[in-house]
Amino acid sequence: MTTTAWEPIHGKPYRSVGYRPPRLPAQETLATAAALRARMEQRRTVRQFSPDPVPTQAVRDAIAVAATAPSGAHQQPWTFVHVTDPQVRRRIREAAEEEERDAYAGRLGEEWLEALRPLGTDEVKTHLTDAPHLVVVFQQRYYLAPDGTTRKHYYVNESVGIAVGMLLTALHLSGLAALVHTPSPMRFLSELLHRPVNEKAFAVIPIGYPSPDCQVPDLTRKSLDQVMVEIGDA
Ligand code: IYR
Repeated sequence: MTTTAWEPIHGKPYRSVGYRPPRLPAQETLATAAALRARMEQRRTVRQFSPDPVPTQAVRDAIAVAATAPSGAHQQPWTFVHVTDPQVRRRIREAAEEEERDAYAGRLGEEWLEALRPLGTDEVKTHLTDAPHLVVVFQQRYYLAPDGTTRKHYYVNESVGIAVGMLLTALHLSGLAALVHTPSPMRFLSELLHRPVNEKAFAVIPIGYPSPDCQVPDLTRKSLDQVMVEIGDA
């Protein structure tokens, strides 16, 4: 595990640089957008993974994509812990299953359990050991300098959520399957992965190929009409 020194931009004078991305012809924009839409509509959350290895650099590249996400005050309040060590994955699974046993035995409450029924989830988390890679995403609730001083971070949930969305998109477009797993509570992850006190686990993302017998719930997505409201005649 490596960490990189990071200097917050707080208090620095505003400086700008030119930004001139090439403008695509409209036809190319339309074709790219339609192709991307079709590919993303194929994405499914996978809970049954093959233990087959995946190209490690592809996962690192997807993390690098996630780290391009916009963030509140450009504070980039995230840490991605990339775990391949089988023993660490096993410990994460054991601790997650212990928490989830209580959750599914009643802690979630009947309404929540009812909402989860169509997904077929339970306390058995084979994906945490079958998937060859785990990315555990931590949110930096505040900035913690090496000398112990702290500074507020803004819109941390929103920023980390956007980054996770970009991670999932990058993984899917690279041909890899993933799952956003949110064991509750997640404090055990800070301990197992030795994260500093300013960081809080946000999600565990198992990554790999679907197992040959992978099944996913028979779900449909809301149509565009159901999720989009247009104002204006463009
Ligand atoms: N965290 C539990 C329960 C769970 C909750 C939601 I909301 C889901 O969409 C899926 C599962 C688990 O991971 O099983």
